[in-house]
Amino acid sequence: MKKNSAAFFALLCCLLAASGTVIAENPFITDQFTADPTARVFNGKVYVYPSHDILAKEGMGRPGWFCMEDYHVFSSANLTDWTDHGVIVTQTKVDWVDASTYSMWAPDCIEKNGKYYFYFPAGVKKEYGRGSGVGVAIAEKPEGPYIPQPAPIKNLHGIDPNIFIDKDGQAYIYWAMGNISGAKLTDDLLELASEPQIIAEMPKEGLKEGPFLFERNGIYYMTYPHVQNKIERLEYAIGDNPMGPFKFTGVIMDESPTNCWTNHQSIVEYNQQWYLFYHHNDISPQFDKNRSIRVDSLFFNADGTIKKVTPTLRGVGLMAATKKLQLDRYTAISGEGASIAFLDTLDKHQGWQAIMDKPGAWFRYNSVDFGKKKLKKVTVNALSAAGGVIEIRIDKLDGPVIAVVTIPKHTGWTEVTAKVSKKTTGVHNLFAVSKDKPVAIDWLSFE
Ligand code: FUB
Repeated sequence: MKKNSAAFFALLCCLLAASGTVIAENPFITDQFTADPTARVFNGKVYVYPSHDILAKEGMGRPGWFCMEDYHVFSSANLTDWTDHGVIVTQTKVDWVDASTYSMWAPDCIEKNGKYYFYFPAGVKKEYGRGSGVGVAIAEKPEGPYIPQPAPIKNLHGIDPNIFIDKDGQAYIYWAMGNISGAKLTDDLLELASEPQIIAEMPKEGLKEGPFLFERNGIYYMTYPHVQNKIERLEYAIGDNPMGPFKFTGVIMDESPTNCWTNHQSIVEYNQQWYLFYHHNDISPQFDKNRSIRVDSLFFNADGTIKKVTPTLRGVGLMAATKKLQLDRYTAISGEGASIAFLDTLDKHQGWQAIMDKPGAWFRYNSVDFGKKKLKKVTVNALSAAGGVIEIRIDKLDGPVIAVVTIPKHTGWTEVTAKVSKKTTGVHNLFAVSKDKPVAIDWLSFE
């Protein structure tokens, strides 16, 4: 997204802000920090309700800790174009929330009888006790407007609410407070209908939080982040009843490779594919309380167990060749000469660049949809101080060359356009291969 002209960049920002739409790989929201993504399928689209991390300033909660004052909701029909519907609940507009706490942690949302119930934890005012309570806000549409209930749910103290409605219509709420607890909900979804109960038979040692329960083929999967070693990994336990007992079954995702202490998951099926939503700290490598949400495909074994998910940068979904393909969100790279770096270390929200500093270095970017008509040109936003040459190939590293782009010597980012020499339609994996001097690529796009 970086341009030589500040004016052009400002205009681009205005256009993106006006539409509220971002196109993304992993992480899939980059203009703000997001965490704890609860994904739900409503009306044929995926809606994601995350926490919204911000940097704590003087007087905002606890410096050096999580800081959250509101919630946004995002939606997508293809898991690559995401619309930010803006703020749906904010701490200063909820009667029972102590707005000095900035602790609007992981939320959830569920639909019942055409209404949407958004559950969120927050620090309570003195008259409601101490610590974190959980409240509900109700809307007619998944994106709001949401009207918060005047008081938190009675008899529930904790964080990370998660709601599950079983096939018989009974709703359950789960939450965390070191351990995971659960209870039935009343029909109107606003009160506990049973005594809170600690969900037993889960790993005894180590913090567990972020419950997310789903059912598939009669198996109830209780998923949760757990500190088995030093930081959280995603695990699951299975049972044949929403209240358990659950038996520890496996690890869904190992500890974050970037050492993000927390992780937090939700699992949904959309268009016959299952997905794991989770978070890492991609845009804030030095401070893991400013996180970013991600999504990868999830698969089951024939016996119903979950195959471990390896986090990817490419994420999910087809990417239209006419979009700005961020090569730095690659599927694979050459062992030597290929790396990524932030475009601007002072503003990491601008994203990354793909660097090839040896002839033969390459990036592979999977699942590019070239559509039905011949695309004639490719534009590459590149930087090469000595002047470089990039070959664009499809399908295999030694597959057909569809364009050769000569990047002129320049010390700034330059958009270079080259002819597409081979008619390419349908979905292909793309390779960018360096043939000459070092070059960095911000994005490439076909037209
Ligand atoms: O986002 C704050 C807390 O971090 C969440 O509530 C936990 O699940 C962990 O992700």
